[in-house]
Amino acid sequence: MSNRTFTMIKPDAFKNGHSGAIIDRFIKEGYRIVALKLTKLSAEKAGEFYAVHKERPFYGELVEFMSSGPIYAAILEKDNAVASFRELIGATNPAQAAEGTIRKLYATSLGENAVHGSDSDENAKIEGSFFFSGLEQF
Ligand code: DAT
Ligand code: MG
Repeated sequence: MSNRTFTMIKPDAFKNGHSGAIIDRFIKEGYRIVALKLTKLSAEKAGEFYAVHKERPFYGELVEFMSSGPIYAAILEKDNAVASFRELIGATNPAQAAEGTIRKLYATSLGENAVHGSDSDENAKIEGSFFFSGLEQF
């Protein structure tokens, strides 16, 4: 079934000039771009987005990094979008990501790993709606 996932091109990939290649890869892999914007998270907004991790030791560092520069936020549509996209981006730690995955190609480190991908259909909806109004998610 065709469904949707949510992604961000994180500040490291943006700063390193990989945004164009990454968006091109999304399209080449057959994802339809439903919504796309360039934005920058405040520390407060980054903390809210990653609230599920707030008890983890890396939370402060994650919030600081995610609010350190511009990002692209996007909603993508494809069959089996959530699972297929997690496969396309690769493991959280780029050192463990498979060859050819986006994190293997473009991530900086475990903490600065180039892209986000939702981990469930439910979270994809919540995360997409964090950035985009209903009117923007046509
Ligand atoms: P993912 O982004 O693959 O869904 P996650 O949800 O477990 O991974 O963690 C969210 C982000 O937090 C991850 O993309 C990078 C950062 N992170 C995760 N584990 C970390 C760790 N052990 N040290 C530093 N940063 C970490
Ligand atoms: Mg996650």
